[in-house]
Amino acid sequence: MGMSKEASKIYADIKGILEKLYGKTVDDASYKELYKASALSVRDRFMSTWNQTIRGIYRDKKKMLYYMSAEFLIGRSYASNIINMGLWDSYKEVFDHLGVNIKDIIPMEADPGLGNGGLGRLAACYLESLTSLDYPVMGCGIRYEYGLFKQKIVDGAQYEVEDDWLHDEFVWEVERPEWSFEVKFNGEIEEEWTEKGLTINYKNYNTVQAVPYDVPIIGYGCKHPGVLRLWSAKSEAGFDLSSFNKGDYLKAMENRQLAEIISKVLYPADNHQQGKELRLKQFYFLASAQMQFIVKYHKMMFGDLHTLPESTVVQINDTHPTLAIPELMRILMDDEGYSWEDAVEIVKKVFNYTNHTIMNEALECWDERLFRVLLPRIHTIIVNINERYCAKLAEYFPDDMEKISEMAIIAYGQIRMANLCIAVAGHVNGVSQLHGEILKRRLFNYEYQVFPNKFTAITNGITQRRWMALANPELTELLRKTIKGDFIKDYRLYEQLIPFADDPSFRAEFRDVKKKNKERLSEYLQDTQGISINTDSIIDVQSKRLHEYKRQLLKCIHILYKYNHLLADDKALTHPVTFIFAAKAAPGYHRAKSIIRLINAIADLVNNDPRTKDLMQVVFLENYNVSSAEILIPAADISEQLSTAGYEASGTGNMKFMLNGAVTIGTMDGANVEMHEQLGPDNIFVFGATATEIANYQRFKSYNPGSVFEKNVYVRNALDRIIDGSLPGVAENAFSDIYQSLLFGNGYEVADPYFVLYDLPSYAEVYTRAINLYAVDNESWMRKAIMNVAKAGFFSSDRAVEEYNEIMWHLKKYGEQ
Ligand code: 26Q
Repeated sequence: MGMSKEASKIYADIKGILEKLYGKTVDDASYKELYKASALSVRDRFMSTWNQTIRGIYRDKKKMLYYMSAEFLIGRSYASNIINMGLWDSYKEVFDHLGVNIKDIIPMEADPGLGNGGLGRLAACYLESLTSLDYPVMGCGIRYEYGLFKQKIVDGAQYEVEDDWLHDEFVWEVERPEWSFEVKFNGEIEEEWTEKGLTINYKNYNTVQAVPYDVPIIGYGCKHPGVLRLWSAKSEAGFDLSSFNKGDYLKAMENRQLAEIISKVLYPADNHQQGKELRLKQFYFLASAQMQFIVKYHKMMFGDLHTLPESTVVQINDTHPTLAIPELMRILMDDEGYSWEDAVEIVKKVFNYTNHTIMNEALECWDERLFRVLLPRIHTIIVNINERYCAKLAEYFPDDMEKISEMAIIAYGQIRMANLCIAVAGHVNGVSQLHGEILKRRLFNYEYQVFPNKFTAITNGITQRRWMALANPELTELLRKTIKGDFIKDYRLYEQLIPFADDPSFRAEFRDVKKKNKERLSEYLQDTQGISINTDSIIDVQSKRLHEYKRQLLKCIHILYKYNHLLADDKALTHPVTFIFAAKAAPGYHRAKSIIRLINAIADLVNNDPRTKDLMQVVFLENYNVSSAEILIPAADISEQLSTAGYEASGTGNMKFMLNGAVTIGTMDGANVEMHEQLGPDNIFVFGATATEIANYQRFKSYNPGSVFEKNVYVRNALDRIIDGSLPGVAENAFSDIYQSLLFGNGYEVADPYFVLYDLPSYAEVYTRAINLYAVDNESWMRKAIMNVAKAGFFSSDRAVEEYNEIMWHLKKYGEQ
């Protein structure tokens, strides 16, 4: 036997739960049953702490942050929770004792894909950091029954499969039916003057029940768990009795379906909005339920709503939860009897807004007619806010109707959510310094002139608990031996590594860790896709959502260029390279899907050519999500961050690679700029046009991709490969529209709008330098890789949330007065 005391206790707990739940012993339980029983044993251990925390907030009247977001990409909870509770070793001991590898238990949990990409993952990192730093926080989101689709690649093309993540029951959530609220849609409003003044009668509306499910967020040390509250739509019990009475049972059931569809599925579009009514319903559903909760809770604590800004601060993660603003106005006025002026005074102090994109097609706006039918009362409130706002703007810009209509909340039959946020929120922030500057100088320049103090920038961050301790145990172990103090808690300690970058024996250990992580990745690819990779090769990764501005296409053309080069000169690559792509395309984004098809066609070409297959291999990792990122990122030598400068608001994958000792090849975009600043020019490979250069080309319409094509025979030959029949398994004209669009544009779009051809020569030059360095002077490469880890501390989400707190939240920690 010989287990530690803690492990024996855990063992007994698991044994008891297995018996109760399944009538099984530890020996005849399946992995799934072992997972569930052990997860429940973890849950039992923090339940009472969690309840105490909630009571403590209530008792101490602590100010609470509500981080509202349509997406939370939290990843699996099991390993994260036991690491943060300090129980990893004990649980591992129990499973060792059972002859089971704990690493085979972890994947039994579904990975909740309640987000598309960066924005949702950022929300998850921030919740984890806030909780680890002991700040009171509630994440507020939607409990989508189906998360982001699962990606299958069949014959090189993407297919979407539904993500039924609740199928086996989600162990970590707790339903809180006592905190349910009604959310109302459609109907008519009537204004009536009574002795109490103007009252609003809202009639003939449809009602949906919002039922919250709480997911605990276990911070490092697990002192005061936070909570992620996810709202689920249910039709009312005994819903629509009038139809029942008419005997129309089926009609009633149909209405039930219509209500519950609201939280059915996450929209799979990243950085793109379509004015879909159901999406608007989702957003209002979240906003209304959460605001009703906040008001009710505050009244329980303080009685009086004038003090709401003392107990409550709300962060709006992009514009998706913006309707919380007019919803709080509605509650204060219609339900609580506040005047417009008093309601505005309260609301202004409560909300802040984070912008995540400057791309036109991602800025959220709604057709006013659709909006008015669905949300008649919220519509009149927004009309009122808009009138007062425009009047105020007219004082700054008298007679300048053009500027005012650009800033207006409602114009040209559209309601513009970013403008509503800017009008009301106390602070507006970008997510990197460059992005913040672009907001002030370009996108919201007029607003910036009116409210210079509202605008700020807070560079994104990632949690080192998940992206180091959980994802990279080998490196964590090495750092534990090297760094004094707890770097999992204190991101500033990473800098202690700087001198070790020059230490050959440390470099050797570091190289060893990388190699182990490559082997782990190789095993994963073997198990999931039957692909074997060369673990002595350079692992070169571009993993992120598929989008034209992120320029997976630049990498594709570059690979074809290298392929051509190798056929002509077998010394063109001085070291074997494995190019790994991982990306989901939005199902309706045809160009993005076509690029996935292209990547797989290129893989077929180079992987099967005996002249190149030992030097280059192209791999498409299927179904990229948080769990596969945890395996992929620690194995990377090269991190590809190729977005057209000015387009990637920040990026956060870039930071995860850096923290795990990959060296970046990137443009001066988003947070890459600040990585460059932290690292100095020696530890990052920068290429391509700057944001200012790109903006100037666009302004003067002076970029001509045709001239790059004509001048550069390598570019020409690489690009020709996509249309000349070289690519196996695809029709000859399969990619002719990609080719066309790069060289000539199409109808409404200019040629090569993302400057792929423009940046290709400078990318190729830098790439060759990088590979040669790895091949010829591997010691110097390792030095750079170690420096990346040493300088990654700044990109901890612990730093980021402290900045938010300083500038806009002003929360006190538990135990702080
Ligand atoms: C909105 C309305 C209707 C339908 C879809 C949407 C929608 C959904 C998701 C719009 C945008 C998104 C996601 C945006 C996103 O992930 N942006 C990324 O945010 C990261 C965190 O700040 C940044 O690091 C990335 O640069 C940015 O692209």
